[in-house]
Amino acid sequence: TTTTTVTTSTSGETLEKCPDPSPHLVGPLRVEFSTPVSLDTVRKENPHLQFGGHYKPGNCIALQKVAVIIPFRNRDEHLRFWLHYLHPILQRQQLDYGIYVIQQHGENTFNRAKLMNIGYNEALKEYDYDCFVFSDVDIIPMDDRNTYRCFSQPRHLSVSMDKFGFRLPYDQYFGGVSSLSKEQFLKINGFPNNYWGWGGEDDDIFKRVSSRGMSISRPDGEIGKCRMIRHDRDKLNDPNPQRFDRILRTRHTMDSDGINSLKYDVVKVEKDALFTNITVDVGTPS
Ligand code: UDH
Ligand code: NGS
Repeated sequence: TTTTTVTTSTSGETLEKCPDPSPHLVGPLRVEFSTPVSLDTVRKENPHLQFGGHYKPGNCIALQKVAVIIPFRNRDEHLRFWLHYLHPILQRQQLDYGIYVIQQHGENTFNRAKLMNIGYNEALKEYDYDCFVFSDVDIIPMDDRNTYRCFSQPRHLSVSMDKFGFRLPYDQYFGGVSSLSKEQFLKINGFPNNYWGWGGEDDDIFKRVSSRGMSISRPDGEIGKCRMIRHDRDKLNDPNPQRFDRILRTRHTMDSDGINSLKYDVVKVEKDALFTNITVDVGTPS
């Protein structure tokens, strides 16, 4: 095998690419939500992060630069669990990563897919990411071999969720946690901006992927196990009555609705030690 030596560490020694798979993986993990965690505790648990929730391995060059995008509003308790569990996992996976919490400002109906488009756009303003992982705030992987990186096809990572009896609810399911390279994301014109409220936007993304001749890559059911933090239905995220009509029309609308038509305003950017918090005004249904 050939190794490329590209850069040097702070101490001046030459760094090589990180091995695949990472030698630090431990496999199955205990995941439970009975004891709340504080941000202060999570900050102390993760002393090697750079401000804004960034990390890169100290002694090898990460195989990918990954932006993790979390669509968010009013789920602070879930976010603390997510950060507590995911930061150590992502570090063991030896990724060069940054965490972006994209928080919907105001009291309008929630728009998950548009927030994920915004995360893609904002993350790229900061760093030359080549991979984007989109994760719900309430889903935690139960095995660190489920690497939060990109693959030769768009990847579905939350394939074996506790709430579905550790199975896919249906073959085309693409919700929860997914990853797309920059190239894959652009090939589908990003995600739809006009799914307001709950449901269907993940099915729209699935249709975008398949209509562009790509398939879905998935880990096996054992490695893909994950837990969802139980919660009630959120306010301002009722099931979207338009979702069935919209997913029937994805192929017609996807070229004009997506990353090429994305409009929003940034309200505030805050850097915590554990994540970059970007509050945005996504507007209202047009
Ligand atoms: N999200 C928020 N805030 C909201 C709504 C959604 O942060 O107000 C984000 C969050 O990342 C969440 C994701 O969007 O994980 C997906 O939304 P969801 O968790 O509401 O979707 P899910 O399918 O739940 O998990 C639907 C309601 C289930 C009610 C079950 C009652 N027992
Ligand atoms: C489908 C929804 C998806 C959703 C999935 C799982 O019916 O958006 O259920 O939902 N599609 C439509 O409504 C068209 S869950 O059981 O997590 O609430 O992700």
